[in-house]
Amino acid sequence: MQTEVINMEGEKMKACAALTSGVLRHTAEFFHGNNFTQLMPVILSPITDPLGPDPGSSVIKTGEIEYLGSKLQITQSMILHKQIAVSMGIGKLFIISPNVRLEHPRRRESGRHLFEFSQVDFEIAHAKSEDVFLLMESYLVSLFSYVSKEHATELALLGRELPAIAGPFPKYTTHELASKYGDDWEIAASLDSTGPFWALCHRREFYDKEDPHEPGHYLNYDLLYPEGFGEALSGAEREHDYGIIMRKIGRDRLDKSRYLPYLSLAEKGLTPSAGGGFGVERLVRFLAGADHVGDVQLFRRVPGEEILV
Ligand code: ASN
Repeated sequence: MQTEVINMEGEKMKACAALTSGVLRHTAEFFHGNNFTQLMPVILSPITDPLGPDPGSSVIKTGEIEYLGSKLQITQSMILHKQIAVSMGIGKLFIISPNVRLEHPRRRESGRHLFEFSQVDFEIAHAKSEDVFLLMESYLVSLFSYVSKEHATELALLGRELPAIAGPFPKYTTHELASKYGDDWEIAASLDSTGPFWALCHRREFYDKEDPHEPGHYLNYDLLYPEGFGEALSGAEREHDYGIIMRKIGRDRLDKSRYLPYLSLAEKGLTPSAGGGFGVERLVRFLAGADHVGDVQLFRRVPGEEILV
C-alpha cells in the first residue's frame, strides 16, 4: 500500500518532464519523417549569433572561455553554423541546440526568459518563408494531436486544455501590430489571440534578408503563441550575398574579426536558405499552461534566481 503523501508540485514537475520528453520525441520523428538530417549541437566556437543589435535585447554579455590560447564563445544560437552546414550540402537540417544567453536579472519577471535553454533549430536550402510557414503549421498541429493523445494524463493533472489549432495561421506585419498594440505589441497581441499567429518583417540581425524589392522590409518572421505566452519561434530567409552581409555588419558596428571563418565562406558563396528556431521550454510552458518558463525546467535557469543545481 502506498503510504507517502503525494506532493502535487512534484507531480507537476514530473508531468512537465514527461511533456518535454514527448515534445522531443515527436519533434525528432516529425523532422526525420520530413527528411531532415539531425546534426549534433555546437557549444563552443570562435563565432556565434550576435543577437542584435536589438534595442529590446537584455543580454548583458556573450559567454566566452579561453582554451589553449583561443577565445571560444558559448553558443547563443547556431544560425551561422546552420548557414555553413547548408552551404556544405546538407539541404535540410535540424538540431536540438543548447543556447546560453546571459540575460539581465530583470528578465526574471517576464515569465519567458531563461539564460540557458534549448531550441529546435532548422534550416532548408533554397526555401522561402512560405515553406517554413507550412512546415511549422503542420508540425504544431501534429504535435497538439500527439500530446492530446499520449499525454492526456499529464494535461489533466496540470489542469490544461489545449486550444484548438488549425493552419494556416494568421499573418500580420510588425507595422500592423505596432499600430494596433503599440511598440511593445508582443504580449498584448498574444493575449488578444486565440490561436498561434505569424508576425512578419522585423528589422534585426545581418543574416536575415532584407526585401530587395522593398528596402526597409525584411523577409523574416516570428511565430507567437496565443493566451499571453508570446514568442515561440524566430526565423527568416537568409542573407547570402557577401557584399550585403559586409555592409550590414558595418551598419551594426559589429567587429568583423569575430566572424572571419563565416565571412571567408560567405565570400566564396553561401547557399540561399530559410529556417527558424523555437525554444523547447517555451513550447512546453505553453503546452503545460505554466506561469513561468522556469517552472517546466527540472534544473531552473531563470535570470536573477539562485542556481541550485
Ligand atoms: N534560430 C533563429 C533563426 O533561425 C536565430 C536565433 O535564435 N536568434 O533565425
